[in-house]
Amino acid sequence: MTEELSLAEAVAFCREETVKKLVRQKIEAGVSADEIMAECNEGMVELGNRFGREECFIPDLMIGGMIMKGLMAELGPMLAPDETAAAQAKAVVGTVQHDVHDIGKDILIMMLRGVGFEVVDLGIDVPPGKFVQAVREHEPAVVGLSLLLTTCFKSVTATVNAIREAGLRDKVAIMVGGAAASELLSQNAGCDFYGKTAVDGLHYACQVAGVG
Ligand code: B12
Repeated sequence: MTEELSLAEAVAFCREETVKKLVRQKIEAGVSADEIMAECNEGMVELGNRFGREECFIPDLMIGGMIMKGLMAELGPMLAPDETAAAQAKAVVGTVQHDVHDIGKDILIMMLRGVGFEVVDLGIDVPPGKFVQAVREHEPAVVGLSLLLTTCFKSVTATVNAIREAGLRDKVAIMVGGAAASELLSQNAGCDFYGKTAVDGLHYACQVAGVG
């Protein structure tokens, strides 16, 4: 059975060795890192669905997370900065308060760095004040908020409000993404852009920062 799994299925069932083998095969076949990540992402969504159906449990989510992290270490160099890219633009990225999911955030950061952005990674469970401090200190063109939990919608709104109250709102573009984010959330919270994928976020960031 193992041999017949697709990459997405292997991720969804946490078959680490199969994931590694299939990724190697895809790299050798010339499949791009973006496409490989997208298929793994599908697998992670299915892993989450399995968790929702109680077919697997938190340790499985953690193993899935570790498999993805290993993969990102391998694929990261394939997204290494282009020496010719202008490395002037700055971005601040973090997972919003009370949310500790970081895989999507890290993919976004890898991609931004890949085109030459200087990225300040604030990590996970980031309180609004820490975003404000980073925007003030680093003056980024764009802030990226990642969110995987619907219970953390409030954190997105609180972050945007805190940036506004600090008088910094018109100095920075704010984008939001992650499995719990949506166009509606983006608008309600007062963000400038919702990105369904890290690639969407990358394109938006390049557009506002005038990169590429
Ligand atoms: C792995 C995982 C975990 C791991 C996380 C490990 C890690 N280091 O991140 C662990 C075990 C820690 C975990 C914990 C929990 N989890 Co969890 N987890 C997942 C799972 C299976 C995969 C998430 C993932 O990494 N996906 C792969 C990445 C690549 O996808 P992504 O983050 O969406 O990112 C992509 C895009 O969205 C985009 N993107 C991401 N961020 C941004 C930001 C910007 C600006 C842009 C433009 C784009 C962008 O780029 C990426 C690539 O395109 C999801 C299932 C799912 N459907 O998402 C559940 C899921 C998110 N978890 C869930 C839950 C309930 C929990 C827990 C509450 C469980 C519990 N009872 O304790 C805790 C919460 C802990 C906390 N306080 O945060 C639920 C959330 C339900 C909801 N509606 O809110 C989900 C949906 C599972 C489910 N179906 O029930 N989890």
